[in-house]
Amino acid sequence: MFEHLNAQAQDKIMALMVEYREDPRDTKVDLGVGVYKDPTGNTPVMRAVKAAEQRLIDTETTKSYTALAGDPAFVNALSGLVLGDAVEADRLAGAAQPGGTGAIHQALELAKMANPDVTIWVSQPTWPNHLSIIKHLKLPMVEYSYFDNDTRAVDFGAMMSDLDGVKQGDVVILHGCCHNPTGANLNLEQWREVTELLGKKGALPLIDIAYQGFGDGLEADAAGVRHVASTLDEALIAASCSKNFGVYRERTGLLMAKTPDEKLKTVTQQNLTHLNRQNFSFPPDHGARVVQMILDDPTLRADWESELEDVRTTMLALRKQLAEALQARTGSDRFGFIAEHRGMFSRLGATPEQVNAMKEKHGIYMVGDSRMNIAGLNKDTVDILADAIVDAGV
Ligand code: PLP
Ligand code: TYF
Repeated sequence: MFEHLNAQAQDKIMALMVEYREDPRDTKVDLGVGVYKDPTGNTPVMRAVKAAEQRLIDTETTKSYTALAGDPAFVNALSGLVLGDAVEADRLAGAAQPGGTGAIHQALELAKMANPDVTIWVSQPTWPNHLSIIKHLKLPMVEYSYFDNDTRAVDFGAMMSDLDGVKQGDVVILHGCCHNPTGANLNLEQWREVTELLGKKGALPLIDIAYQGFGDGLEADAAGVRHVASTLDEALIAASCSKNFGVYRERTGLLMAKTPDEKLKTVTQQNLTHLNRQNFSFPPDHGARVVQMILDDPTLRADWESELEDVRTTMLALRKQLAEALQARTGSDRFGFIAEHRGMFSRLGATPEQVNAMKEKHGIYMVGDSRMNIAGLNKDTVDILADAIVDAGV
């Protein structure tokens, strides 16, 4: 029977990770997969995570099942972190998920159940997994303009003009902050305009927030999603703890749905729970419990926030250093966008040939669309990258 299976396209980011590992050069620089790395190239377990895990080992008395929608204490704690007080509890449905990816998958399944004629709108470009999940679920998809290849900023005029085509009941995927792969983000005024348009059209936003705390800070990074969730009657929010808690492999995420009233909250909650049951029964609990312990304990939370702030400012400093190194080499400000972008990523705007030349000649690994993981740099490799960018003629 397996002979009827088709070959599947590989995950290009993961393939690049393997290629990097196999490169024997000790001067190689990994700007590929989106994980945070400290200046020594290590992806650390955060202090508060270690402390919470230790406490969990010492105090856990059972590993029996939790609830199908996950531990309510986790749902409350993480929805509080993401949404603040933007949505009243009687309007918010939520279910824990295996990572942000699980939340996005489940959100799209829910949208398909609610509207069999749904079309999914995605930014051009977007995270490749959005595209592959949408394809897997056989949902029609439309891309909206997002990135201006010349300025490397958001082309907001083109975005709004494309989104003018959304129909009632369509789903529009928006990145909550730290857009992957470009690093270019909406400002709050632009969030307001998008929200107004979606409200007018009766389209449903699905906000993917996977980097809260990596851009301008925990509160600032949530301003867009909070505005949407407090303004519109309905919204879906897929949150990931992989990056900001550094619990990548624990698979920790949450799908939230803002509903117009309490009755629809109940039905939506039943559907979220139903989807968990169909797909995996109970969501993973270890990462969720650790995150909840940190958020609900003032001492652990303060330590986590402080370490996260160090991560954020480290990446910002690297952005500034790289932009300055390129300014010094080219005598122009055309790479100033690197310091303006936020989050882990910047799209450099190099051609595939230039990306390949930087890899072959300088051992610099970035994704084929010229997405660079800024956290893959340290103060010594910034100059190697700047030389390579100039040498490749970007
Ligand atoms: N959304 C975006 C844009 C991402 O970059 C990621 C990255 O890892 C995720 C969602 C979800 O990740 P995870 O499933 O590891 O929580
Ligand atoms: O974009 C990234 O690099 C991260 C990590 O299938 C990632 O979001 C990459 C590919 C993938 C899952 C996660």
